Amino acid sequence: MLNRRQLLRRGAAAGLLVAAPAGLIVGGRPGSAEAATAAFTVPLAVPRPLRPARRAGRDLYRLVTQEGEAAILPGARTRIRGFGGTLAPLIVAHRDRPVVVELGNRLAEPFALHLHGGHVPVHSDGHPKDQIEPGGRRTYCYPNAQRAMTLWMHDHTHHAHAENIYRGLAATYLLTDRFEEQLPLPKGQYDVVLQLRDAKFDENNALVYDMHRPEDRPTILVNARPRPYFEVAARKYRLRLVNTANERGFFLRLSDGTQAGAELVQIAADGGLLPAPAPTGALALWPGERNEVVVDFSRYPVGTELVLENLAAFEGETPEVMRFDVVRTAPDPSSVPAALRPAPDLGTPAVRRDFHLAFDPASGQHLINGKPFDISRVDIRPRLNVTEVWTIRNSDTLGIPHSLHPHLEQFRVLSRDGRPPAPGEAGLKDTITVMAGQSAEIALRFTDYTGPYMYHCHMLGHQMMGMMGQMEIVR
Ligand SMILES: [Cu+2]
Repeated sequence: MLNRRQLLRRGAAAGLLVAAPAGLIVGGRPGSAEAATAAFTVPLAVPRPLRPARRAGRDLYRLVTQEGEAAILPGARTRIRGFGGTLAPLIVAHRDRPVVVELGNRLAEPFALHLHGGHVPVHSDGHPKDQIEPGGRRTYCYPNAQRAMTLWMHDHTHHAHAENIYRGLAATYLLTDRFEEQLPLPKGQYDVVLQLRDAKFDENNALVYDMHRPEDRPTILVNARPRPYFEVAARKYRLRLVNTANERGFFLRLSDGTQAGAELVQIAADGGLLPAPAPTGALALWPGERNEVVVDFSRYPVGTELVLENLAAFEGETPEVMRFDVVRTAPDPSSVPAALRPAPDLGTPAVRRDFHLAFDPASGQHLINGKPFDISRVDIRPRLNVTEVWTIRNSDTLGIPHSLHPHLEQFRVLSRDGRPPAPGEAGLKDTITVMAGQSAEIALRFTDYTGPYMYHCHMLGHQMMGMMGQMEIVR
């Protein structure tokens, strides 16, 4: 349970993030005592896709969750929990070609694998009741019968997932399809996954996990390296931004020395390509979310350095996330089409539901509709193939942002505070963050699979402290 000081601090942190879209960097917390690792001293690690153990109509991956040692900070080894003991691995999958993951749990804690954004049968969703005990195994089947998008895999055990993810159990899962492959977007080495998160290290380079101090994680990691640099060619790149942080929201801008910053052409969100590209100067990325942008580095001469900054950095932190160094020229046959992918028609809504998200200072819990999570309780029973509209209200009195992530389906954002969604939210999404005092309406329709699935806030500390519900999809 949080004490009053922690509560106020948390509230202040939330207020900071609300202010961020105006470009303000203000805050009330003391700076961290942690000595910051100098920025831009290590190169970006670009993940290479894992090789399946077998390819026979489907791709089989044999993964183990285990502790290991990884090189995160320069010249140091850090104890982590990872898939095969490594950090930020990548799986590349193809639409309608199933992926099977045989997972052995070699951790000292239970584990449950969740494919965030996945349209998967209930036995493969990583429901907390299906967790793998230490030494146990489980097979997960992902049909991949869904649009191309950037997904990610992480732990979903009931009480340990926030720490497991913090210690490294997060992988990127990139699903492609023919529709997207035929577009002239940047491909191959010019299509790069950037997994963003924060962390705190002690003087022995060990990861420090304190669920109650999410604002004291001053080291920003990109693909598990601290504030790296990345040498790019003077051409267009597709950057797939994935926020795997427990609770940190990023408000990202690419500084090129001009007032406006570099143009970020958003082409995709959680659920894949937008209907049309959405150019912007800055972009929010909340925990669990994915946003993809195309940046044209040919606008800059070789020798230019551009810094990706987090405008929502806390006081005492530096805003640098990573640096792009334009080091060479390269031919560029890629382009961003004026039309990308229409959002699907989800049908006429027949059911409406309300979700009130708020921290409860009296109990120290985060609640949905006044209740903390109870695994023995089914909160809602959506019917298969019936379109629903969910109104998500953040009624938090301390100013804390909350999000909602329903498993199983992508949704469309209908409105925010009664206004139509911004172009960057006009496609499909699976995680929506709502500021205190604000609301959003989403439309969704559950298809194909029945059974118990979860919906929850993706601020993992909030989820640990109750902000999760259970839905049973029924016929
Ligand atoms: Cu929350």
